[in-house]
Amino acid sequence: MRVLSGVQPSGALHIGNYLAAIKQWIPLQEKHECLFFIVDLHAVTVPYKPQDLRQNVWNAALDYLALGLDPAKSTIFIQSHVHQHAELAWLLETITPLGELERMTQFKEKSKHRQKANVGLGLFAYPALMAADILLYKTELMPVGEDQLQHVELARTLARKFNHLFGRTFPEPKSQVAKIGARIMSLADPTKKMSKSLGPAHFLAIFEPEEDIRQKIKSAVTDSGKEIVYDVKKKPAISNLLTIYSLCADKPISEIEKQYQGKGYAGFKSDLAEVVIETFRPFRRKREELLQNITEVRNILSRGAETARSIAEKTMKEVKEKMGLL
Ligand code: ATP
Ligand code: LTN
Repeated sequence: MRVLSGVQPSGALHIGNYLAAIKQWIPLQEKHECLFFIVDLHAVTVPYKPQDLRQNVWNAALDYLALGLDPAKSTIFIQSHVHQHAELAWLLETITPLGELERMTQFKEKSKHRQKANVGLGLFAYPALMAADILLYKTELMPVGEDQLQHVELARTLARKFNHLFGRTFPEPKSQVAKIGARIMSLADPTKKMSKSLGPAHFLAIFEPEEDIRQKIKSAVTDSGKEIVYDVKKKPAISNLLTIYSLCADKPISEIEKQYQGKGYAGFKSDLAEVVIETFRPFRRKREELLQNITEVRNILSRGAETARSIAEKTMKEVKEKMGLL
């Protein structure tokens, strides 16, 4: 089975990206043909600084490798190094209904606080580019967080539509979503999804200094009352922290609730900080090693792009023929 997924280099990768997405990618490498990429063409759909983007792409590459993506098993590359992504996106845009794009929650969220003049066409067309990423490799499975399901659904719709209009070409891709932690919430506002772009108080970056992790968890908002119980409606903040604890410590939530029965938030939070730090400690060491060997990282990305391009070229040849392009 062919597997594909990616993260936007829009900031430091956070524990939501890891727990919901990257953690699921690692075991898939053992059994499937996997492609993991850094989606820089998606990251330029909102205002950004070029020097930040460059840094974020390198950081994402280091994070991928430190967290266990293995270039001997998977193809690891940067989206913009394979020009066919943009080419297929254009062709798919010609069959993408405007109504589908208008319904996209991510588009609504990212455009709602901006004036129309400051919302680019690229942000609107974002899901068509994502469909192109997926279909370019005839992907069958995408391990993603819950917020991406609507986009995956569009990729399925476009695969069906293309096949209907031009003849069978693409399999209908499926998503794989983690049972727990598919939507990690912000530490500063548990009604919002943890995200890179909300600002540093909202997320816990995987590789931020340990002291910052302690501080951020200490300042994370909590709910009224004192009990440490899982109840998403009444206690959204504590439920989110319990989810993070459970995933990092690999313990069921019910067990953690028992462990902290009659105990206060302060102790729970300081234990949680240590659990999070412990979880990422081995990856931190690996990342430091990689930092010393940046040429090797560059080579991995360049080999990855070559492999990806060879698949992409074949698909584009077929797509162009079927669409009547000479
Ligand atoms: P941005 O803030 O730039 O929109 P993001 O932090 O939301 O970025 P993405 O790069 O869009 O992250 O997402 C990468 C992967 O991580 C996707 O599979 C996405 O579903 C998942 N993901 C992102 N945020 C969360 C979250 N809070 N909980 C669970 N999964 C998440
Ligand atoms: N939009 C996704 C990243 C992404 C992706 C993809 C994920 C772009 N193309 C193809 C899976 C398959 C996000 O996480 N924001």
